[in-house]
Amino acid sequence: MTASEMKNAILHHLVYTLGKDAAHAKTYDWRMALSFAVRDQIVDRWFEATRRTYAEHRKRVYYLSLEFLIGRLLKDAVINMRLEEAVQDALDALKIDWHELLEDEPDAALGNGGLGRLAACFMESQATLGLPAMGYGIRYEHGLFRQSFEDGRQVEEPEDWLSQTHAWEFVRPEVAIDIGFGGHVQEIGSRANWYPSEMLIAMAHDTPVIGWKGRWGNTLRLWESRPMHGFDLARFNRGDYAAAAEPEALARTLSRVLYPDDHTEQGKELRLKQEFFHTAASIRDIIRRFESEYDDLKLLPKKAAIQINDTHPAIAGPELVRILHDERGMDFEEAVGIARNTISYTNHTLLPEALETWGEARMGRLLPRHMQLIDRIDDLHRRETGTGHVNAHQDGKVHMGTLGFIMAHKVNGVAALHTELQKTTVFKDLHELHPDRIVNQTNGVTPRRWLLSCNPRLASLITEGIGDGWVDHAEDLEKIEPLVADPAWLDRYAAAKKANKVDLSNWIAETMEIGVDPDAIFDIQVKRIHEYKRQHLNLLETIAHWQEIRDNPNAGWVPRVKIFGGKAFPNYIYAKDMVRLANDMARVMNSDPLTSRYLKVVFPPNYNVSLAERLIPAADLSEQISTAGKEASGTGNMKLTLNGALTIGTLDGANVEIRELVGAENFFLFGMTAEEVMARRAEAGHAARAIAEDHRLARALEAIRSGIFSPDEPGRYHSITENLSHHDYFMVCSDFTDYWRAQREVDTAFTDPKDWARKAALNTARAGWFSSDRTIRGYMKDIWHTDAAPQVADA
Ligand code: DL6
Repeated sequence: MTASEMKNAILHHLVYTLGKDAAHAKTYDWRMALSFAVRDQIVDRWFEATRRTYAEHRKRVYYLSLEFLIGRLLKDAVINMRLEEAVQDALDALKIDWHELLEDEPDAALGNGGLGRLAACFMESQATLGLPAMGYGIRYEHGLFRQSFEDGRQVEEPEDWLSQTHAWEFVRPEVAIDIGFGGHVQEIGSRANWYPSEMLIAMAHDTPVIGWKGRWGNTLRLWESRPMHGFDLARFNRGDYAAAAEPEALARTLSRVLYPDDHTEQGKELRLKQEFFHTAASIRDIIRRFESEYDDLKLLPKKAAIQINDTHPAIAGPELVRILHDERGMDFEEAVGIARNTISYTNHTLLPEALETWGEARMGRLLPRHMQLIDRIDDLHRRETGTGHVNAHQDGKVHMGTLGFIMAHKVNGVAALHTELQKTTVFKDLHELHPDRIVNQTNGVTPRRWLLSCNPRLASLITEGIGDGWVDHAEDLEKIEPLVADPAWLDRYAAAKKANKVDLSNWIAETMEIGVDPDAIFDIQVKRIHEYKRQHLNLLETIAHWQEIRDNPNAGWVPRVKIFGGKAFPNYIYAKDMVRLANDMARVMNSDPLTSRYLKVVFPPNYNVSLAERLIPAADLSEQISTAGKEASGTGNMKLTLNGALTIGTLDGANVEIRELVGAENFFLFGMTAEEVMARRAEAGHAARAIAEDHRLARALEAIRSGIFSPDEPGRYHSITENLSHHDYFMVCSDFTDYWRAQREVDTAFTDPKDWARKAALNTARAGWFSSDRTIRGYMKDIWHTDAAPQVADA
């Protein structure tokens, strides 16, 4: 598409889609007009991909996920469609600022963190590889809350990405699926009819997902909940307006908010209903599509692969069995076999509290037929395995991890270590019964968004050196290794990083009024705030470092900027205290005349995909410091490595594989292994001993206790200091000394800028394996048994 065609397309949409005269159009109007112009370019390719899938009867992959953290879509679409030049020139001709339009797009935060972002990367990779696939999620009206700080405290406000029209979606009122809850079951022999007492509708909204060079397009289908019956006119006419609107309001609640607070009974109920709503709508849509092509349901596993992303859609197994057995009349055992061969399950956590369970009473009330089927599935599994001790329905609860496992032909972990730990911990018994079921698929990230798009300086330097083949064959990044030996090239690599750091410094100065030195180490920890991720370990080391600088301000310290980003769940008080402590520390340290030249703490609020795209290219140091055995994989660690940040990290999740690939000499390792953690945890008084043995740690804890960071409320962090001093389940104290040592190694390494740049460039060169294209190929081969072949011509 030429620039002039693009310009005309933008103007056409401005006038005829948005009804705006160019003379009065605002940023929003231009952004929407541009988005529609770009979307037009995508649609034909998207249709073509669908047509070919039907024509060739290709197997489809269905990715069921309660979260898709897609972020902004405009730049992604422009880059993948190779339209940058046309867009840039068209906007120049119209005197419109491209960056202003990009910043105007709301960040679609339909996920909490890594799990949701992984789903978004997978969608993009599937499209790039030409794999017919469909993502199914919920179209939350309010995604993850917007975070701001008041006196350092996290404040949550609703996120409202849908307050403006979402430019990328197509509404499908004709795809409206009835979803029921509650009611009663009438058994007829082995089968049953379910008569729900409450009904609503799942309505589809489709967003095309276009792969690199527009070679293939798939669909992200998000469900919106709608009332079955409109509002009550009779009540309205009687003047009872609130009651007239009530059914509609209740029905819409289901797709209103991502992860409603499930601490209350109503919250739990809503969450389970969301899970069923999403899963049932998706499964029925899959069956409907399958039956439009084939008339033998036995073919289902050959033609469809259903991946359930964590346990949230684990009710997929019983729901599919219900349709096959109750509605289509298939024999029960055969129905279970077909469902199992179609479904596979990804486990994303070993944290016991994150493995979902539902009380049998609640499940029985909301999903009475599913509860019966779960018992029959357990019974069949007992007969198949000849053992009775692992049941999905046990101790008055339905264990969704167990259900997911029993109803899947493959269960995968998301990094090598995590997969091995699954076999010896959460799924030990099930693994013994089904030794071939667990497989590993180490996570990955799309290099289109996480290098090409977010770090144009580095991407151009790489492309200049080795061509652009790396964009869809990220392993080709290793071809820059010979360039790393060239000092002139390395200078350019370092210059790209420096320029990114200058950009970030300017942004921090403008938005947070904090001056940071772009020559300092940009030390970044961005992720959800959680005890196992150990932001408090980083904070304690920061305090100890600050204290040492104060003791001896002229000792020639290596300047550092500690950058934090992340949200704490609203009801997770301890995590919220960590956020506040970081902000309190920032206030004190950034204004300390003795130390602020050497140490700054920056915590930009509202960490999201867009902020990650800003921070990651500017990082020197990537903090991956979780307690070993607790982080399933991590994907931020991969993004940072790809962008040339060196990792300081434990042997946890995918850090293990990152270190193997980039080389131990280019990675700052510290801390106990998962096995050592378990052994140390069993030792009484481990925290007190660690504190007694490290005066820096003792002094840092004492500083927090003294109220130096919270003079108006000295006891503010009592729960943190007490927990760390006595209980310390996540081994912050026991790992502190080694973390301190590794941080000082970082300081020393940074004083040799050429060697640092070499190490950073080697991280980029060796990170290609962490492309989500590689991960998707792994799923295709080991789990989905399908192939991919983009057949639409390059854009
Ligand atoms: O697999 C994606 C992502 C991993 O990279 C993270 O290590 C893991 O914590 C996350 N898991 C979840 C599930 N719940 N919890 N906790 O978000 O998945």
